[in-house]
Amino acid sequence: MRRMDQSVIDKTLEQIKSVEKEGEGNDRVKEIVNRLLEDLFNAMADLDITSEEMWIACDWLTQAGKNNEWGLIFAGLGIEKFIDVKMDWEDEQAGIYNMTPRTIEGPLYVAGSPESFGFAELETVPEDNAERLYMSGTVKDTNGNPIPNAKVEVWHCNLHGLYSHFDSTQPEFNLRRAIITDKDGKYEFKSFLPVGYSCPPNGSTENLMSLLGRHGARPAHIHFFVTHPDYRKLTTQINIEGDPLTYDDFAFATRPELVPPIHRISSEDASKYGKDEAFAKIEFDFNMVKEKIEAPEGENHRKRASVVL
Ligand code: MBD
Ligand code: FE
Repeated sequence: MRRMDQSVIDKTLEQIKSVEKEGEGNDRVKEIVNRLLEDLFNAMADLDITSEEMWIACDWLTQAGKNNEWGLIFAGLGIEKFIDVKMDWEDEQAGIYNMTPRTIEGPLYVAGSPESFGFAELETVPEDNAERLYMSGTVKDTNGNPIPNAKVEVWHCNLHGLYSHFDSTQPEFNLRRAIITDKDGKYEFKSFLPVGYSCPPNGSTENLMSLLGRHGARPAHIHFFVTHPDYRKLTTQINIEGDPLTYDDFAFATRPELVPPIHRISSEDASKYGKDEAFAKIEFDFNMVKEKIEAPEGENHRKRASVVL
């Protein structure tokens, strides 16, 4: 069938727009919605989208919202990645360099985690069957000077790939802590090497991924927010080296600079590091930059889960 005449599409768009009252509502919302409708109607014409397909989309969108999976879908479709790419581009235009690369926050942060100075144990319930991890480093400015009193918020999943708060079997804030850097800008934490994450089975995200011929899994990773009143908030993650999905992340969050080497310290050598068991050691520094008017802000005000203990 011949594609709809462009004039028919445009006339319909005009009609829909024409009922908006000048000086009422929100101009930015009008601009965005009208542009998205224009792109959508053109795609419906180009791809000959049927009423059957339109209602499948409406039902899927409804179910995805009921399941609270939209944060996950933004990650899986690369929308959250794209906003990072856009902000990276804006940073480059603003002449910002030497920062730790940002990467997506994902949908599983919880505000309010227990705070400590210099060091934290992330496990509320000790995990016996995992490989012990000590991770440490320095928070620095772009000239390499240490930043004391920076807050390093860290969160990761357990050995089932599940995050506390979203998994009711774990105590609140298990594997979530906030560490304030010491006078030398240093932080350290004790935890274990997490495993990868998979989308909820039979959910809307998994359903979409399988229709796209994709998987819905992430490599093992650890999330960070690094904040300090004088600097721009850094949102990033590290990947656990050696995971088969490191460069096949369904959320597109892996960046080569964010895959630090893991050093394996034997139980015989542990005492040299002041530890009493074999452990995996990761050293990773965070480089922060100042806020700049020409560059994207570090903070956004998305709705986040929050708990007060
Ligand atoms: C995660 O753990 C995650 O970090 C992201 C981005 C998406 C789903 C699960
Ligand atoms: Fe995650």
